[in-house]
Order: sequence, then C-alpha cells, then structure tokens
Amino acid sequence: MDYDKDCIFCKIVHNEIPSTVVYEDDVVKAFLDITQATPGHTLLVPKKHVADIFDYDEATAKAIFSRIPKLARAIRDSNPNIKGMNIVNNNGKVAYQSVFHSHFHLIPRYSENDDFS
Ligand code: DGP
Repeated sequence: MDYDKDCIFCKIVHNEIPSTVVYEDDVVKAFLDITQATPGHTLLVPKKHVADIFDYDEATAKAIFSRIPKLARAIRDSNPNIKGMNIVNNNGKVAYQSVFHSHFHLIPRYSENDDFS
C-alpha cells in the first residue's frame, strides 16, 4: 500500500494537511516536527506508506539512507550554532514509535551555552 488514508504522515506527504517542508523529491519528504525538541527538529519520511524499518523494501531503504547525510549537512549548514545532531528512528510502540509511518528524527544540537543545547 502506497497511501494509507488513516495515516497523518501520508496526509502530510500529499499536502492534505499543512507542514513546514524542509526538503522534497519524488520519493522522500522532510518537514519540521510539530514538537521541535530543538529548533530545526526535522522528520524525514518515505513518501510511500511504510510502517516501520521492518517494512522497508530495498528501494525505499536506499532512498531514505542516501538522503540522511545530505539533509543532516543542509540543516547543520543553516545555522552556525548547530554543533551536532541526533538522528533517531523509533520502531514499534514498545520503542516509543507514535506515528506508524516510518520517519527519522534529525534533531540539531547547539553550542553548549545555548538554552536548547
Ligand atoms: P515518534 O514518537 O518517533 O513516532 O515521533 C512522531 C513525531 O511526529 C513526534 O515527534 C511528533 C510528530 N508529529 C505528530 N503529528 C504531527 C503532525 O501532524 N505534524 C508534524 N509536523 N509532526 C507531527
């Protein structure tokens, strides 16, 4: 299934609900997380509905994993105070996944003296 009508991230992918888009191409989309653990907290998703990492086919895996370093660099380069980044991917309710359309969190980390470091 490429599109799940009950999936909030499928709706974001198809512009049925708004998001702040950071990057988009034919197979992935990146947008700001609604909760912003730190400023610039971004989610990278495959456009195809894939529930979690256990559900990836080879093409989706290549698409996502090839784009993570590029997106990470672009986010880092957007602000000189970004000094590092957490990249997090939760799989399954027991692993704290709350939206069941696979996504990677890119959470910028700032200079040690910034409030949100
Ligand atoms: P996780 O717990 O790993 O499944 O993270 C899900 C994230 O999705 C969480 O950090 C909040 C974010 N999120 C949930 N609903 C929305 C939404 O409607 N828009 C955006 N931009 N982010 C959302």
